[in-house]
Amino acid sequence: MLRIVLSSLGLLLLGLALAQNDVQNVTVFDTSSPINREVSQLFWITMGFAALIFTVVFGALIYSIVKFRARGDEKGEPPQFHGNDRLEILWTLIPLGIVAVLFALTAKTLFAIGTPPEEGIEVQVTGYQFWWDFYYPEYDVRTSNELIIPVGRAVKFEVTSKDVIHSFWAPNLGGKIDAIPGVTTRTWFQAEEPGIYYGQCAELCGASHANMRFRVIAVPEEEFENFMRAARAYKAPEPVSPREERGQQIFAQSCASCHRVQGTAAQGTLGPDLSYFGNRTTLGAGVWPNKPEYLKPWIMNSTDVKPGSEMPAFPQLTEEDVEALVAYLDSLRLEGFDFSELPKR
Ligand code: HEC
Ligand SMILES: [Cu+2]
Repeated sequence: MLRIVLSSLGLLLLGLALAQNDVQNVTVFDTSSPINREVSQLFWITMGFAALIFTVVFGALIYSIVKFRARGDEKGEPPQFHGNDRLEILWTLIPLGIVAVLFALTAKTLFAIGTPPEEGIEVQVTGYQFWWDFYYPEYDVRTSNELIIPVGRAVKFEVTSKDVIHSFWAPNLGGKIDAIPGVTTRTWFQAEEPGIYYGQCAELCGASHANMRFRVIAVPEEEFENFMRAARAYKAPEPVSPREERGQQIFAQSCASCHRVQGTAAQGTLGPDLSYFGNRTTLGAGVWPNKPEYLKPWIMNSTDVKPGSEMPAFPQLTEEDVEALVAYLDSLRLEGFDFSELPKR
């Protein structure tokens, strides 16, 4: 009885988890990325050989079991054979050949995905407990938790960490490289379809490891260049309502020591860069949609919703204060860039 109850409960939870997952089709077999195309090709070839070997071995096994089974009143051991040179040479050479082919294909794949194309934009990725900083040195632009990239161009990453070991991974695109404090690791990938790709820290790094996510937003090249140009020139707009103005004041007092908003006195670097936060599709390192109903509890007490978050709680803020902050953060926008309607991949 207990077993039935427990297993139904497990199935129910699994169902809920799947239903709750807003992310579509997170897979390393996404062939719209050159790296994953190489890797999936190798995977299917290897699977093909494995299936062939499985069929031959099990076929021979089943055939022998049926064909040479004891029949009628046969008793004792059947006639014994010892050695068959031709057969033994054959079953050594064939596997050797298969291993050689797989070795060659694997080496080819490793070189193909390990060598970044000469052409490509550079991004410096820094992992923090529990969020990501992205800096584009060629454009002098910084974003956090959402990486904007151009479709059809390689993006080369220099990855490091400011605290513990993390791992940078956008499964549909490739990557997965450790972010190690004091060390720079390198990887690259390229998106061939526009969309919002899911990213996840892939190295257990503390209480909110599972909540250390990000998004890769791939847009047409022209839109990317426009975004970079606008982001580089960005200056936070002047508040247009008393509420935004109040939000700006509270931000300057309580938040500016950790967060940067380009074009203002807020230049903190302990937390994510919040310049053009209004353009963000997600919040809390890719965990929630960027909507007021999630932003308010986040500002009041982020550890309540994200265990281990390094952002302190603000119990002194009133409901009105928090709404003012939400209005202010939402006003920080680059006009003309709405990524929320891009397909999720
Ligand atoms: C002591 C430093 C510190 C202070 C002060 C601080 N924050 Fe944060 N904040 C952080 C850190 C660290 C994170 C990242 C937490 C995480 O995702 O694990 C963060 C994350 C955020 C995020 C989510 C950003 C994203 O990319 O998802 C918002 C929004 C935010 N803070 C707003 C505020 C506001 C508003 C205030 C002032 C009321 C404030 N913060 C004060 C450190 C701080
Ligand atoms: Cu991590």
